[in-house]
Parts: sequence; C-alpha cells; structure tokens
Amino acid sequence: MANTRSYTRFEDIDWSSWKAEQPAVLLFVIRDGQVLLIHKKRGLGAGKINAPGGRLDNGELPLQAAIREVQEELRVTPIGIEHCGELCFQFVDGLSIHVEVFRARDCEGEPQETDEATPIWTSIEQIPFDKMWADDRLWIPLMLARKKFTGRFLFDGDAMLGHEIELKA
Ligand code: 8DG
Repeated sequence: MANTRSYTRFEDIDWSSWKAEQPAVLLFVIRDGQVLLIHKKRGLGAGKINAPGGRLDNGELPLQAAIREVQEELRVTPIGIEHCGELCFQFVDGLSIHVEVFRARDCEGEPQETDEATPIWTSIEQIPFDKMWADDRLWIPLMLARKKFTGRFLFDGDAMLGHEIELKA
C-alpha cells in the first residue's frame, strides 16, 4: 500500500517502510559539459527549471518512462542511459513520489519546444539552482560526479522541511 499519511516532521517518517503513491523519473542528458534542462510549463513544479521527466504510465518500467518523457517533452531520444540514483519525496499533504534518476550521454535530434516544456542547454557550472526545486542542489552535484545516491525529502509545497542523502556503493 502506498503511503498516504500526512507528516509535518522529517523525523516522524519511517523510511524503511515508506512506499510512494506515485513512481516517476527524471533524465539528464549531459554532453560536452552541458546539461539539457527544461522550463516546465505544466504539472507538478510548473514554472521551475528541471530535467525532463514525469510519472510512469501503467505497466511501464522506469527506463521506458524516462525515454518516453524526453521524447514527449523535447522531441529527442536519449542514448547511452545510466541509472544514477533515487529520490523519495513525501509532501505534508500526503502526496508521495518516488523518482528514479537517469543520465544520458547524448540525444538524437535537436530539442524542441512543446506544450509541456522549453529546452534549455546550460553549462554544468551554471545550473540555475535558484529556479529549481530546493533539493536539486544537494544531489545534482553527486550525479555529475557519478556518485550513486538515495535522497529522502519532506516538502510542504515548495518548501523543503527536511532531508537526508545516502551515498550508495
Ligand atoms: P502530469 O500528467 O501529472 O501533468 O505530468 P507528468 O509528466 O506525469 O508528471 P509531472 O507533473 O511532470 O511529474 C512531476 C515530475 O517532477 C517528476 O519527474 C518528478 C519531478 N519532481 C518532483 N519533485 C522534484 C524535486 O524536488 N526535484 C526535481 N528535480 N524533480 C522533482 O516531483
């Protein structure tokens, strides 16, 4: 059963039994010191800069969802994909999302603007963390350094109330 309880304190969450209501993915194309991000036009996190991604369709595997979301949002196909880590988001209102994070070494095609997203290539030294979710600055540097991670977060809307990041072997 997914976790639909509401929490106000990070310490109250039993992460060992925590299970997300919604599985989702993010995929970062990283090529020649540049990373492909989007200005997200709709859905959760609309208005923010993020990587392409979204929730899994029924019966879909995370890798399939990551490829589909990049195709739908930017009309390109990521290639050379690796798994980087996972993120567990509990929101105080009860929403819970588990995100598998992937990186890709390139993409086929030229990213295009769609109804969902505007593409942004940015230098990895100039990732606009002030326009992104508050947790991103904690784990994106790990992903860029090719360290595997699990991040756990409690959010109230846009505000991060608590976090924990574990490095994986
Ligand atoms: P929709 O049908 O719900 O409109 O769209 P969707 O494509 O299925 O889902 P979405 O709204 O894009 O899903 C939310 C995305 O946001 C999903 O990829 C996970 C991601 N996301 C969070 N929280 C955070 C966060 O704190 N940081 C980052 N970088 N991404 C996050 O849900």
